[in-house]
Amino acid sequence: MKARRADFARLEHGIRAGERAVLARAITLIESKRVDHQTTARALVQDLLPSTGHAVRVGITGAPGVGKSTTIDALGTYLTGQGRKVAVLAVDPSSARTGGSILADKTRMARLAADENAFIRPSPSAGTLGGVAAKTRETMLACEAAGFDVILVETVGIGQSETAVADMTDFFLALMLPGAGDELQGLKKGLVELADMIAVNKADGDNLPRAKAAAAEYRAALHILTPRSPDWSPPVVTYSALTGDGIAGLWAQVIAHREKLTATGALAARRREQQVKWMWAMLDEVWRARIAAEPKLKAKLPQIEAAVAAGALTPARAVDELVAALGL
Ligand SMILES: Nc1nc2c(ncn2[C@@H]2O[C@H](COP(=O)(O)OP(=O)(O)OP(=O)(O)O)[C@@H](O)[C@H]2O)c(=O)[nH]1
Ligand SMILES: [Mg+2]
Repeated sequence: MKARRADFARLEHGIRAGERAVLARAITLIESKRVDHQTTARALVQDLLPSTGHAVRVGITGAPGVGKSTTIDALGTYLTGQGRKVAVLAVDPSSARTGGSILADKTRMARLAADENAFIRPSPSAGTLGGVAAKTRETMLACEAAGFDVILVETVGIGQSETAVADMTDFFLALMLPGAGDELQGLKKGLVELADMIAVNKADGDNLPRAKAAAAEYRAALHILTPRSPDWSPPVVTYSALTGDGIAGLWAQVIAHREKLTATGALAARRREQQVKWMWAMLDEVWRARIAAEPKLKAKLPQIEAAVAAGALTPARAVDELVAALGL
């Protein structure tokens, strides 16, 4: 017990001192499925909480090949050059891209991977989206306590993951390709409701005119849609992750957004809402898992599920029966 407490204190101290190896160990605990690890991780994050919250949290999404990794490398390096400490996290619950992928991506983030003021952590390996998102959130807090003041959270361009990342960040950035007339296809309604900025990448060389044209189309489309916040109309910018042109301008928008929403109180409100939403999401997960494992239901569940599948029992009646069986 004593040894464990000493170990815990070392973890906490090491994180606050910004020791990367200790931070990595804490994240391993956060991601562990072992109940004792989870208990320790929760206590740790709770203790660290007063040292969190100061970072600029940015979510980044975009279709495969749009240049997310190249952008994170360019933006992250720009930021460490400004004296910032940058942590890169990811939310990707799909099993096809477990663990290794963002690591393999490190070749596309070569500069940042070698940067001592940057910390790159792959997505927790496959699980439910809720589970993966919860772990990424706790990892984000641990990184903040370790002194990282910019957190970049990458996600694949899939609706639910995008919502999960928008729900844990202050600013949600949607990356787009310079296309040929079909730009609006990429502009899913749901995404526009989440995005705080649209950035058309690869605005370099022969692509430049197409990137500008795409940006103009996005601008026109955004004009008729309701933005995420009444305090902020999402700008549309062009940039090149490859040459670095426009990277500074991209960050300037993140800061402008921050200043504006801080002044109106909207940023603090967004964070408060996110925290409560997070609690409910976790409660949903815990209850679901408990219900599925509840001995009183174990025998009944397969039959009830089969009856619902066959259309013999309405879902509403099925829920009534299950709740009754639980004795709630
Ligand atoms: N011309 C040009 N090419 C770019 C730019 N940014 C990225 N690329 C290229 O686009 C390709 C995809 O870039 P990535 O950064 O791997 O894209 P990604 O979005 O991370 O891709 P996934 O991880 O597969 O989803 C690579 O060949 C990059 O070199 C840019 O600004 N200009
Ligand atoms: Mg990538």
